[in-house]
Amino acid sequence: MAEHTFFGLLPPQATEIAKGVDDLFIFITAISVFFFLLVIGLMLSFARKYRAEKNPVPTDIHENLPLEILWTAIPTLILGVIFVWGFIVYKDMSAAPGSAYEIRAIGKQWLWKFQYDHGASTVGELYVPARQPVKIILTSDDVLHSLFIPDFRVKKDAVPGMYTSLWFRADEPGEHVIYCAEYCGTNHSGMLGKVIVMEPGKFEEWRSGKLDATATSNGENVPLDIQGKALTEKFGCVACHSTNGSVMVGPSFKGLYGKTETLSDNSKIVVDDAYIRESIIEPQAKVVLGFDPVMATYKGLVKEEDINAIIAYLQTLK
Ligand code: HEC
Ligand SMILES: [Cu+2]
Repeated sequence: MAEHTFFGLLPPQATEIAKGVDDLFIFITAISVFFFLLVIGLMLSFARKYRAEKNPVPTDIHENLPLEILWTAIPTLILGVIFVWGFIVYKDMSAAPGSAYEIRAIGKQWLWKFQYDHGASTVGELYVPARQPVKIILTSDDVLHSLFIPDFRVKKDAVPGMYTSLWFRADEPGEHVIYCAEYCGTNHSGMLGKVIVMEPGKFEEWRSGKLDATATSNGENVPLDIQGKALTEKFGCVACHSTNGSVMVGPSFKGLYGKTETLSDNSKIVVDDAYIRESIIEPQAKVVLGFDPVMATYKGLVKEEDINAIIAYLQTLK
């Protein structure tokens, strides 16, 4: 099992990133301790050496150029090292590999809900395969939350109306606690969850519903994108939006995801999750060039879960 580091004060390191974060953290702590001892030590010894009884007349000391260059250069160098090192670790933990398995997460007072590509959704429990990159796409149903998995050293805010993400590659099967790290109301401290890391083969079994663990999924297991397709029919989107490229009352859904759209004020925008969500909740906020602002809001009708499914569906309409 992953070891504890730093005299057992830090949580287990369950990912490569965790090791990178800890190494940097320990380096910064060591430097801080070194300079703390150096400064306090010199201060005490100077206080003793130049005490009043030995130096009745205070010496008037002025600048010392070599010393000043030295104490500017050394800290600059150290900060440079911390910056570059920190940047490298940050870059590694921010940019998910393109091959990452995507899971959508919604924070709400006071639980975490996860939606998987095969259609299951789980509450409080996040099922992932070991040794494979997993990307969590986060949003919130109400207020700010923050998904925090200490053993993986990853944490990301879940913001209403926005889609943020984090990724990790868990070293081995096991369980790890999930916290909400953003005060979100009365039961904030009880907004706990756990990551359940499984051998990839076992995870596939879970995904295909062959494992008991599916007791926590909703049992529907209609793939997320198919759920999204059904929703566009249920909500009547298809009356105005085609999926074959033909323009109806509204622009076609075909090839929409990821394309650069021109808006009525001639500005450009890349169609991403947040733009799609806004188009559904607040259609008049950004109107597509050449179309009338006739789409009515779906605010209150469409749930965050539904929007995630619709996004997954639109992603398949290449
Ligand atoms: C009454 C017709 C109508 C219905 C129903 C409708 N829309 Fe729209 N939609 C439009 C029109 C017109 C536009 C373009 C003008 C604008 O941006 O508001 C649009 C724009 C959009 C856009 C932005 C498209 C782009 O090219 O940038 C998205 C995404 C969208 N709608 C999704 C939906 C979804 C999802 C539903 C169902 C939940 C839906 N629409 C229902 C008429 C409709
Ligand atoms: Cu919370």
